This record gives sequence, C-alpha cells and structure tokens, in this order.
Amino acid sequence: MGYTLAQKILKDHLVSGEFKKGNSIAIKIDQTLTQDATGTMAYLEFEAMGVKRVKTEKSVAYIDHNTLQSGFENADDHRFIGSICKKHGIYFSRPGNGICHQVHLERFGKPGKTLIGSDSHTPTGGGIGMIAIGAGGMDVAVAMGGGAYHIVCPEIVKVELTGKLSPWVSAKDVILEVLRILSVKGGVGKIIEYCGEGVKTLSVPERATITNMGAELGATTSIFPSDEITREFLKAQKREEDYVPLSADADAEYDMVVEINLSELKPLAACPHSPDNVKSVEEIGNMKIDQVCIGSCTNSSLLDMMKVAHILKGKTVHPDVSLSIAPGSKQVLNMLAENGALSVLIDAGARILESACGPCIGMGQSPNSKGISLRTFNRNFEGRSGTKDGQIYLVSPEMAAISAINGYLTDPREIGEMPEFKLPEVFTINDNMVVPPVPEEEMDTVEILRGPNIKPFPVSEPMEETIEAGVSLKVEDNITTDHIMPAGAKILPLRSNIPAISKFCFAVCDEEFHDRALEMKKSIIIGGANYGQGSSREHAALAPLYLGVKAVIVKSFARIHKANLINAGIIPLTFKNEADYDKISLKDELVLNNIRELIKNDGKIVMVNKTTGDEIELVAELSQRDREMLIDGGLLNYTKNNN
Ligand code: MIC
Ligand code: SF4
Repeated sequence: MGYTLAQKILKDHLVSGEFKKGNSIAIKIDQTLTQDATGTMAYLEFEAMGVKRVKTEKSVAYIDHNTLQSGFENADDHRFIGSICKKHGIYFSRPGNGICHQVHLERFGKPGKTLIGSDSHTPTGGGIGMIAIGAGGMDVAVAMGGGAYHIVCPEIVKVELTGKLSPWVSAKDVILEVLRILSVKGGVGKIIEYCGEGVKTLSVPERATITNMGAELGATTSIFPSDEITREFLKAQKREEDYVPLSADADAEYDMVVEINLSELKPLAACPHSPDNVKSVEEIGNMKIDQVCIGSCTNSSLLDMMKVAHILKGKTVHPDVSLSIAPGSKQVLNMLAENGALSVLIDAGARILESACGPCIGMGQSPNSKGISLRTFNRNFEGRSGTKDGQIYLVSPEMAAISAINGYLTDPREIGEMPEFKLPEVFTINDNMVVPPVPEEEMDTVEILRGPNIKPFPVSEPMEETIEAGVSLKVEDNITTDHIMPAGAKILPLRSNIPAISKFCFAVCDEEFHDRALEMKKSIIIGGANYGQGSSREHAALAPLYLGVKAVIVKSFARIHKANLINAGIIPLTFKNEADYDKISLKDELVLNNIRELIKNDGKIVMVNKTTGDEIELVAELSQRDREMLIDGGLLNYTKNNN
C-alpha cells in the first residue's frame, strides 16, 4: 500500500511512536514561526528552558498582530522579542514586514519540511507542500530547543478537485465549500490533502488561501502537492533551489474522500457567526452593507490585490460603505506601489492599512452597531470584530471589492469579463526587514530588553491526589478561544501580563467569571462540543490556570486548545455519555477522587457531583506523555523533570 503526501512527510520526520492512525507520534520540526501576540510567552518559556541557541533549520519571529501600539506595552514586547531573537538564533521580521503566514510562504516555507507556529493559521504553509501545524507557544518553544512535536497520527481526508474555477469564483469559495461540507468540527484529528486534476489550475497563493482556512475545519493541517506550479512560485521568489517535487502515491489510501468540481462552484459567503454557516450569494440576496475589509493571512496576496485593483479601477467606493485594504506583506505592498495598483486603490477611496493582521483580530476598524461587514478573513466569531452585534460575512476579495462599489452584497460574476491574472515572473525581493541573529560567539553581548508589562507566566503545581472543586462556569457548544480569552485593541496589549489579561477571561460569556473563579480558588469548567475551537493562543489556558481552574470537562475538544490545557497542567476530560452534561450546574461541588492515580494508570474516572449525588463517568483521552505532563503540572515542569 502506498502513502499519501502528508503520511510521507510525517514518516520522514518520525522521531518516535508507531506510525498508525490514532497513535501518539512525535515528529522532528524543521522550522518554527511565532507572532508577537503569542510570541512573548513562547520566548519567556524558551528562556525558562535554558536552551542557548535554537536547534531548528530556521526559526522566525514575526511582529504583525499588535501593531497599534496605543501604549508602551506592545512596543516593549516587540523590543523584547527582537532582543531574544538576536541572542538565541532566531530571524526577526520587523513590524511592517507583513503578516507571518504571508511572509513565511513568500520567503521561508519549503516543500517537504515541517513547520510549527504559535498561530492556528500556520497550515498556510501547506499551500507550498509543507506539513505546517498550528500549536501553543510552549510546544513551539520546545521545538525551538530541538524537542519533537507530539501529535495523534491523523486520519487523511482526500479532497479531489476536478474542473477549473469559473471567472470570478475563487479559492475562497473552494474552502468555504469544504467548510459547508465538513463543518467547523469536521477536520478534528484529520489532515486534509488536496489532489486531482483541479489542483493544477490553482496557483500557490490560491492553494495557501485554502490551506489557511483549513484551520477553521479544526484540522491538524491541510496540504497541496509540490509540483511545477510550486516550482514557478519559488523561482519567482528567487529560491528555486528550495523546490522538490512531492505527491501522494497512486495507490495511497484515504480515510475519507470529498469530491469538488471547481467548474460547478459558485460564489459563497460564511454568514454570522461561524465560518461553516455557508450560503451562496443568491441565497443571501442583495443585502445592503456598511463595511468591507480586504486583507488577512487568508486573502492578502499580490494576486488577490491585483484582482481587487482591477475591480476598483476608475470607480468610487459607495458613499455608505467604508473600505479598508491591508496588503499582506511589504513585498505585496511594494509591488502594488511599483505597478501602479496602489494608486488605483487609493483613487477609489480605499483606506490603506499597514501590512498586518489589523481588523482581523479586532485591532481597529470595528464596524458600526449592527453593522454588516464583508471581510476576506477566516473567522467571523461573535464579537471578534470588536462590535458585539456586528454582522460579519466572510467572502472572497472579488466579492468584497464589487460589493464595496455597489453598496450591497454582489455576485462577482456580474463584473463581466475576467482578464487573466498571472503571478509575476519575478517578485520584488528585499529581505531588509528581517533581522538575522548574531553569531553564537557574540550572543553574550546581546542584552535582553524587558518592559514592565512583561510578567512571569503562572506556575502550575503537580497534580493533587484528589480534586474537590466547584463549577465556576458552564458554557454551551462551539466555545471559541475568542470567548475564553478575547483579543482586540483593548485586551491584546496585555498578552505578556497574565494577571491583567485574566480579568477578561470569558467576559463575553459571563462577566462574573473572573471574580467567581478567584473567590473559589480552585474550580472546574463545564463545556459542550468542540470546546476551544479557533486560535492557538495559550492564554486561553494560562488565564484559567492563573484563576485556579483544575479541570475542564466537556463533550469534545478542539485540538490545539486541548494541547494547551495539558501543557498548562489543566486536566481535559470528556463525558462518557454526553447527556451527563445536563447533570451539572454552575457552582455544583464536584469530586474527582484519586484522580492522580487514575490519570497516571488510565483508570476508570467516576466523578461525584456532591451537590446532586450523581455519579458521572468521564474519559481522559491522553497519550502516555500527556499523562506524565499532567501529573508533573504541565509541559515546563515535565521538561525540567526529564532533563
Ligand atoms: C487569530 O486569528 O485568532 C490569531 C490572533 O491569529 C490567533 C493567535 C492569537 O490569538 O494570538 C491564532 O489564530 O492562533
Ligand atoms: Fe492575523 Fe487574522 Fe491571520 Fe490570525 S487570522 S494570523 S489575526 S490575519
């Protein structure tokens, strides 16, 4: 039996574990990336591990999330990260150089290599044939120190693409269609592998749009083959030497097959408030809109921007609409300036933003009350835009641009004839905003610059014999990390200060959670299905840790968040019978008798609800390493104990 492409790369990087679906395996990591909002913690953790220089082939730190700097906090964090990079062997992509995933694809990603990044959209690298996985900061810190990355050996879903996209139907519509079919839970424990004739019709940036938003499926990652189109892209980035051809074996076996005929796809939009709430433009109708935002790591490539410029040329943004555009990288912005397209965008009335995450993470451009905003982004969770009742629709750049002109949601196929949009033969290359580290022999000359906002991370204790604690919060299905630890202009600057940021923990669900949890000292959270979907932010585990949360008991978990809980020493448990969720209420007193022993030896866990007298069976789906980590009180303690 042959192997799929993802299996081949994983097998090539296997460090330990039997390569069998569902088994816990460890893989060698070639590259890492961090961004500033998760990076400060990751580098504090890296420092705590005491490793002198990174052991990866390439590690890059990007500054792209917190670029408003409405106070000293973010600027201090940027300086801290910059100094850590210089000393410890990490490349530092300065603010202004662009969004991590866009820049990494352009300048550093290599087919066949493994990458983990402290950002859930790291799978963007799958567009260039990498196994690129989003992870918590601690996992990235361990990988920088040369440690392996641990995952459950995934199932592989084949998405067979046939046909060719019709004019003005785009890569965004492909991934929206996959989300419609599989849902935001459909990818958990799976890698999505794209195959078929249709693959050859998609450029690398288009492939990257698709793999990027595979994060919204909950998938471990997504991947495209590395072929002639990949070679052309790398050649245009003047790094053809990084090209290797890679594809699945003809007799590879998949766990599931999804077929999509590109020729039959129509323009789609994800409606509020979930990326899988997908409808066609016809179904939604010509809805009046208030705002359009173009950019983010999903849709900010040169190709996307050139399409937008073509649509906006000679037109004016509708008087009732605000249009903002953030090109994804310095390279993209610079090339738009060079070829005149920037002038077209400005002329039409677009508000040009810096090459950064910006409105995607609620850093400005929040829509008006109940405002309808079309965004080319990947997430439309409630409140993420910064406006609680904002109505966010996720669309393609083509649909966004024509709608901005018309003032209502418009089917881009109404634009008329579509010219051929081609990637340039050579991109404008200037890596002057990437600061290399100093040579190892000079590292002692580099001083680490810390600001007063950088507080140590909370210390977790080894697990107790028995946990007796009250329920500090009970929440429903599909809780996102944006609910657990919101971002946005007010909260994001506190990412290096866990005590301060904890005040906002779960505030969107229950404003009293913070005070209640602190008062209880020790507590347990109860949740529904797909708990913790979305971001890789480990703050969604570190804040609960700081507030005394000992266990989270839910119907099911999203992958990265579950790993972050384990890394923080918080026990992730699921109900054996989902109906038992109804047997627990806020403030009930729960007892996990002998839990340390049961976690250690994979025993049967029966929790007692002291308030009602109910006995509830729970499941701890954990690898041996996870169990040891939890006993030790998290990854940092575990790493120290095992060195
Ligand atoms: C996001 O899109 O939610 C973020 C902001 O990029 C996060 C990372 C973070 O919270 O810092 C992610 O996707 O992991
Ligand atoms: Fe940045 Fe948005 Fe991409 Fe997250 S999803 S990395 S906030 S652009």
